Amino acid sequence: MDYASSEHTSGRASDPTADGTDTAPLAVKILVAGGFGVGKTTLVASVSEVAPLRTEEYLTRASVGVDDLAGLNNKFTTTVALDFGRITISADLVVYLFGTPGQERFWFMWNDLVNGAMGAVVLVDTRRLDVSFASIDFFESRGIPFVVGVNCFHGVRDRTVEEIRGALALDPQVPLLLCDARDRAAGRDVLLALVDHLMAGQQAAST
Ligand SMILES: Nc1nc2c(ncn2[C@@H]2O[C@H](COP(=O)(O)OP(=O)(O)OP(=O)(O)O)[C@@H](O)[C@H]2O)c(=O)[nH]1
Ligand SMILES: [Mg+2]
Repeated sequence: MDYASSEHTSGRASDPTADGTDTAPLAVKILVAGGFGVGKTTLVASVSEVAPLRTEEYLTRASVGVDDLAGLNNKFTTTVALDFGRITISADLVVYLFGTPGQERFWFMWNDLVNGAMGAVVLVDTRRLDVSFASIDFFESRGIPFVVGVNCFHGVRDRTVEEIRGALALDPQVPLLLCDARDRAAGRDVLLALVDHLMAGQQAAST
């Protein structure tokens, strides 16, 4: 697949071509999931070509003892509903990104957010792998394809890819990539890996 064009192609979705053919690109809904504070909002914001919608609220004392803030020194807010962004992958494909809330008390919203989703990115933080276990179970149990993005906070790569795979008990088919959620190119690579994974799954299903 040609991923050459990543820049915003405003109006492309609705402009008919000169011969009258409507060339609206395929729109795909993708969830960006993972445990509390793994970088979901950061990733959606860094890759989105439109100003991302965020629903952040300040962390309150209700979070103390429930959400692990170890290693998240500058985290003062949390997503209470969703993040939303958009990225044009190619002239044929636009991805709509929905970031999920990470705090356990908001997980009930995932059941609505997942409606119509083709696939997901599950972000993990190697210092707190356990907070993303539930996300992996969520997509596995629903048969929704996903890739794992290992958000390397501060560039720390303290575990090998094999160790992370083992700790997450990941199916060998599931792609896993190291990334920095703050970096647009790295975030985009994770999304491209998911698109490839989705296409491979569709091809396998049709043969
Ligand atoms: N150093 C570093 N900080 C990061 C990285 N990714 C995210 N952060 C910071 O980590 C904190 C958590 O990031 P968020 O994007 O809010 O995480 P989240 O998964 O959306 O969090 P919830 O919505 O509360 O579950 C923020 O303070 C970010 O600035 C990273 O790759 N490196
Ligand atoms: Mg968030």
